[in-house]
Amino acid sequence: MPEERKVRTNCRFCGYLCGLTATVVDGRVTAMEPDPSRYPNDAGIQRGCRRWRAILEFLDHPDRVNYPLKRVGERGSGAWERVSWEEALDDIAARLKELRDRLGAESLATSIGGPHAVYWPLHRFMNLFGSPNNMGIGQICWNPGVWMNTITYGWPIENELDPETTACAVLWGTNPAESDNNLFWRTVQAYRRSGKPLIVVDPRRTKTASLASLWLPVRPGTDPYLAFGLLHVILSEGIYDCWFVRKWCRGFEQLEEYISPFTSGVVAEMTGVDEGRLVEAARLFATRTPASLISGRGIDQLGPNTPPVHQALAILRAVTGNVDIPGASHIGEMPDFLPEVELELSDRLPESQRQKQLNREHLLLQSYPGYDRLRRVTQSAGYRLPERYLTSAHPDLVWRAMVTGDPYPIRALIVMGSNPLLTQADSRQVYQALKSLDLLVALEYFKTPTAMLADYILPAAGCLERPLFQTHAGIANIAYGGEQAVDPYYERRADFYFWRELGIRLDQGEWWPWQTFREALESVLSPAGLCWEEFCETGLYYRPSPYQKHERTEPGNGKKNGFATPSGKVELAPQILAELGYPQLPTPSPALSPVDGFPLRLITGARKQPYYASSYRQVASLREAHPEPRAEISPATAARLGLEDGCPVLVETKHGKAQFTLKLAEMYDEVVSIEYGWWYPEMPSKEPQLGGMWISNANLLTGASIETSDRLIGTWKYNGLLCRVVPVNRNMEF
Ligand SMILES: Nc1nc2c(c(=O)[nH]1)N[C@H]1C(S)=C(S)[C@@H](COP(=O)(O)OP(=O)(O)OC[C@H]3O[C@@H](n4cnc5c(=O)[nH]c(N)nc54)[C@H](O)[C@@H]3O)O[C@H]1N2
Ligand SMILES: Nc1nc2c(c(=O)[nH]1)N[C@H]1C(S)=C(S)[C@@H](COP(=O)(O)OP(=O)(O)OC[C@H]3O[C@@H](n4cnc5c(=O)[nH]c(N)nc54)[C@H](O)[C@@H]3O)O[C@H]1N2
Ligand code: SF4
Ligand SMILES: [Mo]
Repeated sequence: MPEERKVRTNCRFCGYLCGLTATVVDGRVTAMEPDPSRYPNDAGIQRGCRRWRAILEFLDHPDRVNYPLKRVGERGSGAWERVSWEEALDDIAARLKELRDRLGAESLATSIGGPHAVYWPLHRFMNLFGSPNNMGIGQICWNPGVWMNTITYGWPIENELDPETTACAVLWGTNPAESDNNLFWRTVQAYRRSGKPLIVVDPRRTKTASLASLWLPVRPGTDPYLAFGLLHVILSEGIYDCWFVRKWCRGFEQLEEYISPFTSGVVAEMTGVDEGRLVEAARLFATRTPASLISGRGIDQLGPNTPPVHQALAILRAVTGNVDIPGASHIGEMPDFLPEVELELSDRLPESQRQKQLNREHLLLQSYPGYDRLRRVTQSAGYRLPERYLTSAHPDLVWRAMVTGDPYPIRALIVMGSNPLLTQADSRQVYQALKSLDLLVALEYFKTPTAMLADYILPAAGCLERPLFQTHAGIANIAYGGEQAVDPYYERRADFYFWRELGIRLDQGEWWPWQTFREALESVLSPAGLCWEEFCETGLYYRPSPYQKHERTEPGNGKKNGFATPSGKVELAPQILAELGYPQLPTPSPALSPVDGFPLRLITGARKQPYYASSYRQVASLREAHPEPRAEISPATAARLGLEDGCPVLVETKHGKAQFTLKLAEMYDEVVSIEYGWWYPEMPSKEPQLGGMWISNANLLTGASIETSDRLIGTWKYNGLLCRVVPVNRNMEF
């Protein structure tokens, strides 16, 4: 009889890493069940999720890449041969060495994606190799809030929602019913059951918006003005927190003057939000304390209007006294374990290579000089932000350098945990750039459209096959994760193995002392006084830090800690922005007005269960639940355009077109919302189809040129674009 073991492990199909118990027979997982003894400690929540049930399907899916594959035909021809890891690593290392000798280390770039994986080994490799050119998605996910909150409060903020203590909650541009569907969504529901006000700002009446006591359907992209309108009501009615403002805020007079034109009437006109609702929301937020304001991707993807809206929301929290108090928000602290900023070894990147950073000439914050300026400030409080995310390269600059060689050639790209042909803006530009390369390596589970164009596809170990350790990138004292259930199937390997082996082949041996990822994690945990086994028992390391840290006095001199900003106060008009020659108060631009031919406004990428970005379309049980991509519009807009529910439509922008099935939904009129990440793994995995990526891919409709991106961070637009919608025949050619 083969031995049957029960192993504690974790799901890795979204950021929660829920606890699971795996049944393992002869090194193979034969069954899964939720483990309510570990995070999120509620089997009921997990029962509401479809994805973990698909783990077995995923683990040994017939489309999985199981061995290193080397391209043998033309790029994209779909002809591969199986090679050994040794052969692949030796060849990749030799080619990178040749490129570095001939063109410089900056000729290698990397691409990372959402929080699917642990990325510090990649950054460590890149810093030691000498290249500043890592691209990510931070500029449109996470970074804007981190940057703007840090320059306002001195450190990033974690917003809280507690059904017991929170007295008013605002969810702004986020729909946890689809994007979370776990603990946070349950918390929103529990909070709402308590009868306290829930305000949702979203052009669509999402499931979250339906739960709200007050829904503010905003015209996409006009959010900074809506925040100004709320501020105007709060300041003019004198319902702000005078005490906190006087004691802890700097720049209030400037703010008052700046906000004065944005009366509720003016703002209602600019944003499309009903004036009465706007005033009511402002009064609730200011007078019910603690009030929590939680934002999401809806406002992270507005191009030049993203930093202003984050800044305005930071100000809203501050003037209402909702900073670092229970039930509202929490200023985090550095972790007790090794933070990513140490693991990534950013200080090892030589100054001469830092000078070659492409963002330098273009972006004021998201660049090494911007980071260094902030570093000088936060280090007064003993803090340091993760460097690689906040300085990552603007993708448009990297793609251009690949295609044109300007300002210098980028000839190689390693892609990890990302599928840029589907998830970066302007898929045609990405395609051109990938096709131009000398060397493209993809660390992947599947032959994604991006991987189809590679020279090597290297099989990554995934869910259940590697230890997990997820952190908040070093901005909070929290980590979750746990043990793998089985050794990787076939010749799959953890990403760490690739970076270490490549590093060793490129003279980085002394920097990779750990043989395995698990050994590395032991070292990461050790400053926290914890060993790996202990950590896996609960799967969660969390040490709450106190609130109102600014009010504490420093031992010795009796001085209050204050905030880690240049003035020691919350900076409503941050000095750093003035030093950068940038307006100190949020300065948005008006939303685009519809033009001839493009009368509608477009939102791309609002989340839908059961998918995650471009992933899981090949997993049959998930695909059955949601077989095709949809475009949502309001019934009134559909009637005006003569379109019916369920009909196939083409959505077009100045960048391109893509096909969707129309779905009528309650939402702001004249707005179209399309799903993103759609390709068809059942189509041929080669040129020209590339897994159907030219059909329904939302990023055929977007662009991220540096000229139209925001100047502080480089945020581009996935929301608030102009478009049109036309009916199509189902068999239209692409
Ligand atoms: N138009 C539009 N575009 C968007 C967005 C939008 O709203 N609209 N959202 C943006 C946002 S917020 C994000 S975060 C990005 C997401 O963008 P990506 O991160 O590129 O998204 P995925 O499609 O999930 O790609 C992840 C790929 O990595 C592989 N993978 C998963 N885990 C691992 C791992 O541990 N190791 C390795 N080697 N591979 C792994 C998966 O098989 C998958 O192919 O998309 C962005 N793009
Ligand atoms: N099922 C699923 N869950 C996911 C993911 C996934 O791909 N699938 N991705 C994960 C990732 S990487 C991320 S970053 C998170 C994102 O999670 P969320 O922040 O919840 O992101 P979205 O669903 O994109 O929600 C954004 C909401 O903003 C609204 N919106 C669009 N434009 C505007 C605007 O101009 N103003 C305002 N106020 N709202 C606007 C949209 O209608 C949408 O309801 O989700 C994570 N969870
Ligand atoms: S996909 Fe579902 S089970 Fe898996 S971690 Fe996320 S919420 Fe938990
Ligand atoms: Mo994201």
